Amino acid sequence: MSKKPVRVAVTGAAGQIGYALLPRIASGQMFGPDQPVILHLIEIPAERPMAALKGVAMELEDCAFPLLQGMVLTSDLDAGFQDVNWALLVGSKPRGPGMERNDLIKENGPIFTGQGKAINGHAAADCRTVVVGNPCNTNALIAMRNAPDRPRQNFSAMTRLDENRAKAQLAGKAGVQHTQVSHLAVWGNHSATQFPDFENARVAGKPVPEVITDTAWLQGEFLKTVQQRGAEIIKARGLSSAFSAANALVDHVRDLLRPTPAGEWASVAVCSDGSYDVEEGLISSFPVRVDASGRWSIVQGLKISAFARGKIDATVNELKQEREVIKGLLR
Ligand code: NAX
Repeated sequence: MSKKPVRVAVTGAAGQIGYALLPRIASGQMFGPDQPVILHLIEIPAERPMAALKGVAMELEDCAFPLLQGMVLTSDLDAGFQDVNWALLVGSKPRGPGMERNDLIKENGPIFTGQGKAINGHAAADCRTVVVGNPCNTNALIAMRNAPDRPRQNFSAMTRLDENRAKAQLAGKAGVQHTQVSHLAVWGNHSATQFPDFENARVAGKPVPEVITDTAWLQGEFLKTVQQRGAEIIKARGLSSAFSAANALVDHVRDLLRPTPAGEWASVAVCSDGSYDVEEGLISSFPVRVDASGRWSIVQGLKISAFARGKIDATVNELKQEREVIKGLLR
């Protein structure tokens, strides 16, 4: 095996998403079948999570993955992010009973100041950071702003699960395979205000509104189903989405690693450059393309109807409110 191993940090590695994600990374599904990896598994410095992490590492060993060339198990952020090429920030505290969204934001925000600083000081020069832990857009903003020496290009948050959920719903309604649904852009925040843009999406190459003519369904039930899908899964399973989230993160990283095929795009929450009147500097989901040099850019020139404009403004306003709550954590 000749390639240099990629070092991948995963925070919250003993959690549910970590458990579903790590074998996918170690087996080559994220970085490719000939790309060795070294996993940096980061957990909180407490007995229970560190013991669980040890168990996860034992299982990884027992898989005898040919590509897994080493593991670092730690609760020390500087050691955890040392020389990593990818920082996948999954760990954060779940929302407790009766907890308001703002309380969750305040509770989890400080996690991402420490991680941002450690990435800034210790990660490899090319390190790319992806935030999954909620509220992921605002946590990515905190991490990015606490890593001022790192290019803003190298930070993103995950809305790919929302894209995949939206595609599945549209495919079901249109009676086609989900592979027939393309060009689905999720705009804004990974929250119940997100806007999965059915107007620019296509089914078998045709605009969705030409194939699914039930506008009331598109503007009502479809949006609500996608926006509330996470909550529905918690209701049904008693636990939040885990392997679908891990799967979406595999998709997210793979799409950032390859040039986007001509005419396509993927949903990625990135630092806004002011496109589509989304305030510059917010981490907001957009339709994104990656060029041959590996840089992403926001797809330009999409039609935004008055309906879509209202939805995008609402979700971007929520991002601004979240930023207000954690403004003391931004550098
Ligand atoms: P779990 O509670 O199963 O696991 C979280 C793990 O993170 C725990 O092992 C905990 O010890 C660890 N942790 C907490 N704080 C940490 C810190 N400061 N450093 C390192 N580790 C830390 O949650 P899980 O189901 O794995 O979900 C993880 C996060 O993903 C949650 O914030 C969740 O809300 C978020 N999600 C984001 C999604 C998205 O699409 N962006 C979808 C799925 C998921 O809801």
